Amino acid sequence: MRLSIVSLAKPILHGYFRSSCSWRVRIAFALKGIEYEQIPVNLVKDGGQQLTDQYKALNPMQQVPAVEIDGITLSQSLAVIQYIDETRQGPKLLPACPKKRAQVRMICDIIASGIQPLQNLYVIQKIGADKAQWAQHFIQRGFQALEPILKGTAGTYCVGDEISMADICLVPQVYNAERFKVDVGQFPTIDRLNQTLVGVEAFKLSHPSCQPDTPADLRS
Ligand code: GSH
Repeated sequence: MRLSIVSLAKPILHGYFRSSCSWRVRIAFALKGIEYEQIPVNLVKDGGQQLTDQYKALNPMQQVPAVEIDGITLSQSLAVIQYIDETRQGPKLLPACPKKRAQVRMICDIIASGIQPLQNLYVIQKIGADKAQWAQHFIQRGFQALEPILKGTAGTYCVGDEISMADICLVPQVYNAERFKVDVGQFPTIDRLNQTLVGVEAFKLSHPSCQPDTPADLRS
């Protein structure tokens, strides 16, 4: 059922090709079959376009993504994904069963609160750590927790046999792990799920290697 608050205007995603949180939103749009516009925010160029006053007005946290949709502006990828899920048709991104729903949220929280924030540019810049070592440490630590949890919840996908918000969080995090040279093979369930999911059309279409702002040398 389409809700009356849904606007006919295409949503606008302010994001960055390599941002894992922007990729989460792109996957959700693709799974739901929603057309959207992308406005690139380069996190590196000019010292970081997320830090401009213009962007700060859109997202006071100075992070991507920010999404303009149905007359409101949302940041926080999980809030965006849940809004899309609650207002758009297409496959449900959170299961109806309360136990499975809680498991999906648990996995998302581990990634979105327990792993991803620690590899953010502004964290690494502030503490002046070796970027790769720092990121590897926290991804490794997070995956050690995630592996036994996923072993218990997974079917074909992270929780049972339906794609959910947990899968949307997992794949971009594995992409980051690989960028930071974490040996994902140590985590057989994470590795198996990721290999299955990267073959799914919505994950392929939204991949960092083929976005409007992907630099030529990283395109495939
Ligand atoms: N909890 C936020 C979400 O889920 O959207 C996190 C957003 C976030 O950390 N975005 C990163 C960012 O914009 C890119 S994935 N970093 C900018 C910086 O570190 O300066």
